[in-house]
Amino acid sequence: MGRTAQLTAAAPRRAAPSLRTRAAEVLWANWMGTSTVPSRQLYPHQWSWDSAFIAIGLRHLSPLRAQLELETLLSAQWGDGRVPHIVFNPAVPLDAYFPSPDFWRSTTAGRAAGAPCAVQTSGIVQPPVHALAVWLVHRADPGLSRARSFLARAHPRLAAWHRYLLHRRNAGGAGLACVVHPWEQGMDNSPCWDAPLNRITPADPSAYRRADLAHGAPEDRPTDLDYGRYVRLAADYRDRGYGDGAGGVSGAGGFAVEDPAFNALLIASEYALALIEAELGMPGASAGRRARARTLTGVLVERLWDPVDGMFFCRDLRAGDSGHSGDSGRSGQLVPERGVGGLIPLILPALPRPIAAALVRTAYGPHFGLGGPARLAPSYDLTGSAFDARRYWRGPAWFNTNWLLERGLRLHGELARADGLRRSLLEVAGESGFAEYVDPHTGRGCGARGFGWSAALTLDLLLDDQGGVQG
Ligand code: 9WN
Repeated sequence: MGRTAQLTAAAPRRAAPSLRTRAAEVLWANWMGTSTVPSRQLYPHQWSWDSAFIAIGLRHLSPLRAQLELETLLSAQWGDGRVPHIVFNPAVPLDAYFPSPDFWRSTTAGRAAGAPCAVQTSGIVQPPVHALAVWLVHRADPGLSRARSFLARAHPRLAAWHRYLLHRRNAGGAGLACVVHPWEQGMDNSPCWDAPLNRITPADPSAYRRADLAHGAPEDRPTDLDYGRYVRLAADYRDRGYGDGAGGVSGAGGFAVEDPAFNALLIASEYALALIEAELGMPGASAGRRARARTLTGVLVERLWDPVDGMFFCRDLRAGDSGHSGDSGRSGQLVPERGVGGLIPLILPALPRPIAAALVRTAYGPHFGLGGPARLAPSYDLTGSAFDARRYWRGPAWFNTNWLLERGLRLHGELARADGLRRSLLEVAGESGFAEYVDPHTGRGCGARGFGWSAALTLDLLLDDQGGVQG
C-alpha cells in the first residue's frame, strides 16, 4: 500500500479514539472530586440535569465516579423530595455565579420544605433525568453497583423525588408535573415562555448583578428583561418558603407550565425506576410503576399533543387565570410555539405509533430541518419569528436534546435517521470543542467550550451499544 493510501485507510480508525480522548479530557478537567461542573467558568457548581447527563457519559470512563456524581446530587435532596437544581460548592466565591447561595437562602427560607442544613442549594428543580441515569450507570458495572448497594441507596431518594413531582407539582390536576420557573425546565429563555413570562413584573435591575455576562457574549445569553423576570419568580418562590401549596394551581405562583420534555423525562425515568425496582426484588412496585408510566403517556397526549402541528406544546396553566383565587386556571391554554421540547416525547416507548411517526415528520420537516438545512435539531422553530441562531434556547442546537432525539429515533425503529443524527452530533461535538450550544445550520459553537454534557453524551454515543429507554 502506498503512503497516501495508508494514511487514508488509517484516518477513520484514529478519528473515533481521538474524539473519545478529547471528550474524556473535558470530563476529567471538570471533575471536582465528588461531582462535575458543567463549565469551570460559567457554571462553577453542580447542576441537577447536567449531572444526570454527565453520569451517563462518565459511566464509560469510571462507573465509580458516575455513581459518586449522582450520589452527591441526591444527598442534597430536600425533605419534601425535591432534588435542587444547583448544589453549591462552598469553596467558590459568591460573586462567581448569580443567583448565589445568599439569594436562595435554602437553609433558612427552605427550612419548612426540608432543605438540608449541611449544604447550600437553590430551591427550584430541573428535569428528572436521574432515575434513567442511575439505571444506566448501574448497568455499566453491575458488580460494583451491587457491592456499593448503589441502587438500594438511590431507590428511596428517587422514589421520593418522583412522588414530589407527581403530587406536589400536579397543579393542573391531571397527573402531569408543572414547572414554576423557566430554569426548572432547563431551556431557560425558550420562546415557549414568552407569553407566560410576560405577566411577570421584572425585579429591579439595581438589586442584583448578573455574573454570566462576565464569561459569555451578551448576544448568546438571555436578555436583561428575561433575567429580571427569572429573578422575580425565584425571589417570590423563596419568599413563600418554596411552598407548593396543596398542589393546586393557586399555590403555584405566577408561572405554572406543564412542559412536554419535562414530563416525558419524568415518564422515561418512571420506566427506569421500574427496572431498578425489579432489580431490587420489588416486582409489585415495578409493575405498578410501569402501568403508571403508560397511563401518564396517555395523559401527556391528552393534555399536550397537537394533531394539526404534529408535535407537543406547553400548557400554560395560568393563561386565562384571573390571578385572584381558586383553581380557575387549572386547564389553562396550549402555547403555540414550536420548541424542541415538543419533540422529546419521542423517547417514550408507549407513544402511539401514529404520534411517533408524526413527530419524526415534524423533526425532519421545515420547522426543525433535520435531514435538510439543520445539522442538528434547533431548540426552536427555524421558521418562527422569535428564531435566533445564537441566543441560547431561542434557536441554537444543544447536545442533550439531540441525544434524546437520537435515542427516540432508535427506539421507534428509525435506525437510518438515528445513525445520521449520531454522525452529525459526533462531527459537531468535535468541530466545536464540545460547545455548550451551536448554530443549528453551521454547527458553529456558542457559549462555553468544554461543556460537561456535550462531552459526556459524545462519549455515550461513541461507546453505548444498547441505548434507549426500555418499554
Ligand atoms: C440556570 C447549567 C445550566 C443548564 C441549563 C442552562 C443553563 C442556568 C443559567 O445552565 O441554565 O440554571 O445560568 O443560565 O439553560 O439547562 O442546566 O449547565
